[in-house]
Amino acid sequence: MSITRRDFLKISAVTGGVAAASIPVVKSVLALGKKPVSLPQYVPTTCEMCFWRCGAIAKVVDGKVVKLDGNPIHPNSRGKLCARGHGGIGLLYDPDRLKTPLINTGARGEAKFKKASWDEALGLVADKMQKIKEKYGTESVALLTHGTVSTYFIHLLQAFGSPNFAFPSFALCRGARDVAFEVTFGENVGNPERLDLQNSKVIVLIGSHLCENAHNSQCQEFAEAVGKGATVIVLDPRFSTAAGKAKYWLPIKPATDLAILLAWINVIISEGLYDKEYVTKYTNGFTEVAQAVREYTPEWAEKETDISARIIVETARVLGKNKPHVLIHPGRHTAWYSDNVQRQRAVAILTAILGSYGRTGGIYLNPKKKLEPVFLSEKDYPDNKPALNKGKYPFAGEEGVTHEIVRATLTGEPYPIKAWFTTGTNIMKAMPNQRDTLNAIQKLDLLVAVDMMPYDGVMLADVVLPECTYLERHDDFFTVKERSFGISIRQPVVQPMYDSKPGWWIAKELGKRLGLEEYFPWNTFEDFLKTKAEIWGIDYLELSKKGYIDFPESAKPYISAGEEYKFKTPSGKIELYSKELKEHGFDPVPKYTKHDQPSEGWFRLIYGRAPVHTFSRTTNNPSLWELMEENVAWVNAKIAKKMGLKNGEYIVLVNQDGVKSNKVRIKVTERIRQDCIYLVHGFGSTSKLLKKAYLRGADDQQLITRYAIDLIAGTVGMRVNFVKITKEV
Ligand SMILES: Nc1nc2c(c(=O)[nH]1)N[C@H]1C(S)=C(S)[C@@H](COP(=O)(O)OP(=O)(O)OC[C@H]3O[C@@H](n4cnc5c(=O)[nH]c(N)nc54)[C@H](O)[C@@H]3O)O[C@H]1N2
Ligand SMILES: Nc1nc2c(c(=O)[nH]1)N[C@H]1C(S)=C(S)[C@@H](COP(=O)(O)OP(=O)(O)OC[C@H]3O[C@@H](n4cnc5c(=O)[nH]c(N)nc54)[C@H](O)[C@@H]3O)O[C@H]1N2
Ligand code: SF4
Ligand SMILES: [Mo]
Repeated sequence: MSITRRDFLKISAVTGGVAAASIPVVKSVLALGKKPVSLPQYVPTTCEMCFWRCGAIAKVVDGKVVKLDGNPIHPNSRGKLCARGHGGIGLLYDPDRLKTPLINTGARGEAKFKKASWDEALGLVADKMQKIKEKYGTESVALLTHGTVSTYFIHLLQAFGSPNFAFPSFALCRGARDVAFEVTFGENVGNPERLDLQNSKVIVLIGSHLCENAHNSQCQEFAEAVGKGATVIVLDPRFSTAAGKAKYWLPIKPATDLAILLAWINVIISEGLYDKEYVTKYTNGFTEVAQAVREYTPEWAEKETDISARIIVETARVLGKNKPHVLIHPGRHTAWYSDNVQRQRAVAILTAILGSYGRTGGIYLNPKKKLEPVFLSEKDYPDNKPALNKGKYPFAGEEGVTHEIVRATLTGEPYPIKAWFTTGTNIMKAMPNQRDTLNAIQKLDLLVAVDMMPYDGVMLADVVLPECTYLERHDDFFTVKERSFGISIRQPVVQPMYDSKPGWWIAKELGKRLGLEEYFPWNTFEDFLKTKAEIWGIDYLELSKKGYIDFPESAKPYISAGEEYKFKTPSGKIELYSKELKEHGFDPVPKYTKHDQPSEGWFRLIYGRAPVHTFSRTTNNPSLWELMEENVAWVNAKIAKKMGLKNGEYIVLVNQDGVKSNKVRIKVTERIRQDCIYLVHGFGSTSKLLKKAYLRGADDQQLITRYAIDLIAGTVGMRVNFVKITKEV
């Protein structure tokens, strides 16, 4: 028997003591004839303001969330939330939230919305899906998705009979890194990345702009390491916040990082600074690597990168002398140029020859805990045609390739795509070449958006289905693979506002209308979670009270001295030389690729994060908007002087294809190279329903009309666009 939500909230107040104490207090207030005030309730849950998934504790007073704090026992938060995590309240109470289902009554993308009931909206979607199925086949429905809502819609899509889903977090984000580490070490570095930062003696950040990239526990550990005197080496064309903590800031010429990585490997091998015992015991292909990097001397790299050979040698020695307690940060957003996987392979090889994988201060090992997967249903999915990207990018894996969905929609090849679901992703901001996206959606018969806010992508939809926020819903358990294994819960802190519904409910209701009830054999998602907890042998009530349960016995962070450790590669060893890549026709050891550089008067457009925003999704958040209302264009002071530009004045950026940005204020600074312009990603929304974000700042994606595909994994390099500055605003 399931408990009601009201009972549930009572039980899940973080301590039984608080809930019990509230009764006498309310009574005594009543006795005095005053308005009853209930004591606060503290409800633990999991943050979704980004994908670090910190444990949060909500303070709820009279049914209102008044504060969010970090859960002290959760390893991703350690008692603290980042600014965006605190900003969850702003999301919950944003007056611009989607409140009811909407149906577009105009042309595709016209956003002439009328309010609809759930029954009408879901009925319309189901009806159109059936028609598409009859005419084109089930595989013609595709899903672009990000975040926890993905669980339910991938399930729905597969039950319906389509293999076509894709996450922007693969091709446009960490795909290259994951593939490079899988090929080299037989596993990826995890999410959160398993970085032993707190024990590192040297930390190398290649891009990876920690502290602006505000991944909570990683920033905490970075600060701890800096406090303990770690040497920080930053490769970044921009003097990032992290560069401010660095002993060495290497203002590298963009797109040339592979040159420095190969030169470092060269110096470390030729000077015998690598971990010989580790290399002999755990790796394959060292001789081939040593041979291949011989041509990549520091002097050669100096010409490519603008970093002097002297500094390259000096930093290589710092790495070698401090091995194995060296962390070459594997990065996360690694979709930069066309050779992303090979650049990340060089990172992996460097990590291996320094003996840092499975060692203190390097990358720690996966905790040892296996739980049987518990599926949303036991019914098998129907057989369907191969996914669009199958065979095209041999290492792309199961997370799909977003641009393949766009391409197939545009061309009808290998088969037509006639419907898109977009769930938890802003297709106009996440994917490059907005014109392709807009042209592709004109070929569709149906475009459905499941979202909480009317961001740009939602404004293109035929049917908008409002999901409630993470503070108003259950989601699947999160398994946390930190130094030890743990499980984190997401549970509603307050009732869903307006007519919004959890993602699992929307998928289930749609499933029902498509005749797929058997795939959703549970009543509420909490019923499913309780069953799962039972199968896993976890006390659900304890988890709902604490928010997080840890399995300390699962921790095995380091390889012990002399241990016969088997890596999960075909050979059981770290593959410095990759036979797998070779078999698919790619370089088994990374080779340097030259990329175009901007000509006189042009600048490379680069982008990154602001600590108080997440992509586009927080630009309208009332609390976070107050901290940063719009982005600015970073321009080098010498360039500004030459062009007569003053700090704070408005400019417009124009790219190589003549596309113009919104007007944006210029930040005149010494902190960026002269050949780049930097924008924080996510701004410049064109959605009129966003009262705060509408046309605030410039949209980097608007200027990213070109992209470079990495053929190994289908990842999309987005830093291949050049812009010039005009004053015509
Ligand atoms: N506050 C906040 N934090 C976030 C997010 C967020 O939206 N907001 N998003 C999260 C997600 S999903 C991701 S993937 C990560 C992304 O964050 P990271 O993985 O850290 O992203 P990068 O692209 O490595 O870093 C951007 C930096 O790269 C520099 N750069 C640009 N071109 C080059 C180049 O050619 N070489 C080098 N060496 N540097 C270059 C830029 O100047 C900038 O400082 O952030 C995560 N953390
Ligand atoms: N030019 C450029 N492109 C990039 C990047 C960049 O830095 N520059 N970064 C890349 C990276 S690293 C990544 S990971 C991707 C990120 O790509 P996205 O995840 O698509 O990022 P957002 O732009 O924040 O769009 C998120 C959308 O999901 C909605 N949303 C948020 N939470 C929920 C929820 O709980 N439920 C539902 N249903 N909807 C929700 C938001 O309201 C918003 O409309 O973008 C990639 N693309
Ligand atoms: S890093 Fe910040 S936004 Fe991301 S989950 Fe943690 S608290 Fe939330
Ligand atoms: Mo990302």
